[in-house]
Amino acid sequence: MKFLIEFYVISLIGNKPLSDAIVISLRLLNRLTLLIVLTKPKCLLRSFIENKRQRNGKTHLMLELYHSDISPCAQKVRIILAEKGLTWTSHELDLQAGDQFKPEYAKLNPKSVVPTLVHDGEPIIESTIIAEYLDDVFPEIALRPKDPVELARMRWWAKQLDDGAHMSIGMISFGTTRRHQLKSKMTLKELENHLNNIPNENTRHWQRQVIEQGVKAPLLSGAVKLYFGHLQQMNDVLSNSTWLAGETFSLADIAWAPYITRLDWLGMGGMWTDNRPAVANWYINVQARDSYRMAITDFVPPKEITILRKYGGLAWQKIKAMLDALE
Ligand SMILES: N[C@@H](CCC(=O)N[C@@H](CS)C(=O)NCC(=O)O)C(=O)O
Repeated sequence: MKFLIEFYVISLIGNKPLSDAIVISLRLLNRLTLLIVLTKPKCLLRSFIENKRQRNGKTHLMLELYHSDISPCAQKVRIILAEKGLTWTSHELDLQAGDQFKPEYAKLNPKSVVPTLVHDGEPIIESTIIAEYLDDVFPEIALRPKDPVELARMRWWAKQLDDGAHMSIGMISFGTTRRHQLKSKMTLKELENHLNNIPNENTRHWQRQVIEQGVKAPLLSGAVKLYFGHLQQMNDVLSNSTWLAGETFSLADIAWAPYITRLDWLGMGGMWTDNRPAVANWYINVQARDSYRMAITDFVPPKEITILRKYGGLAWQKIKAMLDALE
């Protein structure tokens, strides 16, 4: 009976070197087997997962996403999951209530930001990294171009978000809308505590400035200028190709879709509708995809968009004046 149980354990484990060791030890000395089992719990767990994965005939056990409905970098990951037809478990965080600062979440994501993907218990952070990770692990529906030049273009567009465009959309959103939302929900002291919880000093600094000064904040005009440049460049590229990296819809388009959406929801679509027709056309094509509907349209409560439109609309004339000065 004891042998039978141990053989079952071995078949469950299915990890070659370890199972070999167990088989050998089982043949030699029964007690030693138990010792190996007790001293290698992590290895055993991994083997068990691998074994279960094979037996289920599935490529993954569990995908979990820590995210928020309105966050552009979380929307990016949701679009990828939808494009690839993957099922996932949702853990939604309320960023205004400070869920991202809870110690248990900070253990997963030390920057206290969304998104975090957890795949079979392994946390993966940074949306650009998550994007490539998902394409590596689930390559059946590929979202990266095969051609090395197009791949480099795709990565260039993704990098622009990490190099400043992501922070800049934060400045525009916080400086027009989020400042009103936070101030209406918190006392000044609570707001100060909220800001002090942000682990990154730079993020704390820009959030404080745009929350305090709104559209007058010096950082905000820099953010508008950055978008002016990127939109111009997008228009040039999209005048010659259907998608940002070439003729294939890729992670570049997915990465930028939520950011253009955010400007649209802030009532700032005039940034491209007036004089950047290739961007306007690209945006229509992106919105027509099922993945966009699943990850964004169906996901974000209309009341969130109403708030963005309300406060963004109030700031639009000032933002437009900044843009006109750049034309
Ligand atoms: N570079 C990170 C940026 C993550 C980030 O800034 N996430 C925002 C939402 S898009 C966030 O969680 N902000 C916290 C807050 O709003 O307080 C990524 O791409 O994953």
